[in-house]
Amino acid sequence: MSAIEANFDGLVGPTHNYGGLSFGNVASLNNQAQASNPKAAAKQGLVKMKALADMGFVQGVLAPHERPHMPTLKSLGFTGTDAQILAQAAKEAPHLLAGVSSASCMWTANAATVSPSADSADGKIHFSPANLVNKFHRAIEHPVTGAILQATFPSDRHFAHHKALPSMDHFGDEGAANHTRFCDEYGNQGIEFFVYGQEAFNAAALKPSRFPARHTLEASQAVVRRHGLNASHTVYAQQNPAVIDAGVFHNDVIAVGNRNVHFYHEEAFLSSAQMRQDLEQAWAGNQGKLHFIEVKSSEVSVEDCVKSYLFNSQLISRGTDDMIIIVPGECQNNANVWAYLEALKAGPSPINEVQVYDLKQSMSNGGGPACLRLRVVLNDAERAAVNQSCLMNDDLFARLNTWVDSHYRDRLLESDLADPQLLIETRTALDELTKIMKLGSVYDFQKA
Ligand code: SUG
Repeated sequence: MSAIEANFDGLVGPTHNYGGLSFGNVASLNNQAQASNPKAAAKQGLVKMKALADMGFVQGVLAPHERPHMPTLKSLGFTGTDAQILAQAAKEAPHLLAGVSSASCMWTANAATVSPSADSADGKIHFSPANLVNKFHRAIEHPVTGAILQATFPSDRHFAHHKALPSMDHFGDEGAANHTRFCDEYGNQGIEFFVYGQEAFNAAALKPSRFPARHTLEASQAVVRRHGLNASHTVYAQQNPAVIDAGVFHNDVIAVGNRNVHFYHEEAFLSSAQMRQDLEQAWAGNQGKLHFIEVKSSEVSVEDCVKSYLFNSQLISRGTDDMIIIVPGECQNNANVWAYLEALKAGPSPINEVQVYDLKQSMSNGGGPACLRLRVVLNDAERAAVNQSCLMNDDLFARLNTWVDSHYRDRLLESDLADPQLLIETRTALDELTKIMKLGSVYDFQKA
């Protein structure tokens, strides 16, 4: 069956700020307390989405969450009016206020793991929102993420929505940031490739020592069971603990795959040889060959990967063996990385064009082009069943830009998070957005 791969990008929310919340994510820690520009952040994301739509690809939008998240503050014992709760949290627990104010749901690669209908036993597309349990500010995302995914992919006939895995370290799940799919054609059975940072139930297994391994093997195995995936088309690989300790907090910071291409760094996996062998074995029976583009440390160091986000790129298929690589501006600013990309484009691999996007606002929190998107393979019937008001086109682009212009600030500091007016602005904006995107009532404040 013919199918395409759509990208659903997270629209940056009005409270985008630099909270320094993600231990193990170098950019997040380095930029703590810088002034952010939510308006510019949202617009940078919209430009990328529109560019992909203009190139003829199906591009979707996932709505941001309500922040600061007052129900979380209330559950933690803060009481009174919204203004009193914000003031009390700012005074007594500013780290909690920062956590419930993060616009981190913009990185929709962490929203969920998605398995296309060609891979699942029941022929539906399966969505498992990620519990993101390793970080307080991210662990509160999954209930609303689930509601937004339901509203975006509303048909029971085509879409199966799961709840997040149990919120405990043993099942730490970071979603599609650690998941890639290989296939010859999108509509054919694919190989689902799950990358984990540690094993929860094996004390003898290797794990990083400096920074946390956010994602467990056991979480991925549970997702595989729920999605009804075929064991012979499922491959697991462990991240190299040393690169997690060097700032590679998700595998999509050091590897990216699409169709018949796996583009990765030689230090990305605990065993590159095993990963290749397992993928080759699962690939048997597909048309053509599986391309492994392994970047050596002598070509690009792990440090340069973390700084430039070379691998946090999107590989977009224009046709068979013909891909564009979408990279952030930081790749162009790094002479070594840029030289590598120029050579890659000119070489024999299916990657034939490099496109650069300015995503600096998101990059300063450790989120590149690939973090900002959730991939969903859709056949014709599934595509028709998507909420069409969430798909990017000239009209939605214009409406969302106007919406951002009228509701977003262009400067935000941590001290602004306690401003009750910011909460009012955010709720007003999101209420309007649910109408633009025909989402219904997905936010807590709409249900109160
Ligand atoms: O979870 N940053 C995010 C970045 C997520 C990137 N996603 C992928 N690699 N797919 C994170 O670490 C920083 C927020 C702050 O510090 O304000 C943050 O949450």
